[in-house]
Amino acid sequence: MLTRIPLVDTKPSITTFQQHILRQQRAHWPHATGTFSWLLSGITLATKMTEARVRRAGLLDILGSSNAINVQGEHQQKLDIYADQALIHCLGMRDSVAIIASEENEDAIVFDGRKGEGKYVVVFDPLDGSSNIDVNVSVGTIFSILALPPGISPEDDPQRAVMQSGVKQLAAGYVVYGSSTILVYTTGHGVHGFTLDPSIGAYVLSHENIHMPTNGNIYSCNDAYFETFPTNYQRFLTALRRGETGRSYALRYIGSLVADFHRTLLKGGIFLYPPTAKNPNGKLRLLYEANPVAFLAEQAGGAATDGRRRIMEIEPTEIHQRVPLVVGGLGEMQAFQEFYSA
Ligand code: AHM
Ligand code: MG
Repeated sequence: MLTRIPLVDTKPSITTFQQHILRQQRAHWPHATGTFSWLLSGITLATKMTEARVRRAGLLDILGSSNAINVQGEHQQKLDIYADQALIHCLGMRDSVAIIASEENEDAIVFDGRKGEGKYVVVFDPLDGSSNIDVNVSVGTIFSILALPPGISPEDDPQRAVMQSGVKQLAAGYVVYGSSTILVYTTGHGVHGFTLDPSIGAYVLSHENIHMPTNGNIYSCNDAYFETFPTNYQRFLTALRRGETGRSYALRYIGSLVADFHRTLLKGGIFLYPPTAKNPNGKLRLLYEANPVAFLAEQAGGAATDGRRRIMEIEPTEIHQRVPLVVGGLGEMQAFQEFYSA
């Protein structure tokens, strides 16, 4: 006698990051070979390794400084080094990656033995906001993916291959290790967010097609430096405080770009890191902080500028170049331009 097997509903109730990438690939690049999604999986693997360390940071003896100084003259935290090495390791296993550049390494790194297979350049800040780790504040990983420009041999001129303007980005994203771990990315077809489900170890789609509100009610900058901001920034911030733009604002500043930008992306408003007396070109780095953030902001309906130029149109002249960054919803960005240029 036959036993009836009940039908199982095979419709997936969750969408993982991998599924989402494959779906996007089928929709937008039907002839793609899959190497790009394999590359992205290298990034997600490294962020899961880093997240596991971040979560255990208070338990293991990995807090505090490693006594090393990075190329920017800053103290490297042990977790910075771990996150950097995790990315280098995971991307080194992907033949499609020709060159990487990281906040933690002075020069670009060329992977050997590619035999012409490498066609991507990946730049990243492995652990942004790491000075906040000791006080349990959110930190993050930021990345940007570019194509290896034609005619440039990775071995001969790796720095030049890395120095591309933001409009050339193929993909960008970040992971914020916060109250949950969230991955946000774009390949130029909208911005999508995934929350890491620790029980299955997968990033699961939680924020599809993120749109930055046109207007918000938060501005975000290190207000302690106000007196050293250029006067056009002061004029704008004073107008916000006095409600002269027609809205009232609260101030929120975490001091971790990924966390401050994540809030701005979801809630709207404006984030600013202007030139200061200490950092006359701003503090944030063009290639692996400002550009990916600008790409995400524009894809979500916002904008990003250094005051004078669209961030993504700036031609880099150095790998670790700094740039003033103003990013936010269109309403605040328009108000910024008016007061900045007045
Ligand atoms: P880091 O990459 O060395 O961690 O520094 C970048 C961080 C950003 O996350 C944040 O926006 C900024 O530094 C905060 O700087 P400040 O303390 O000057 O406000
Ligand atoms: Mg950083």
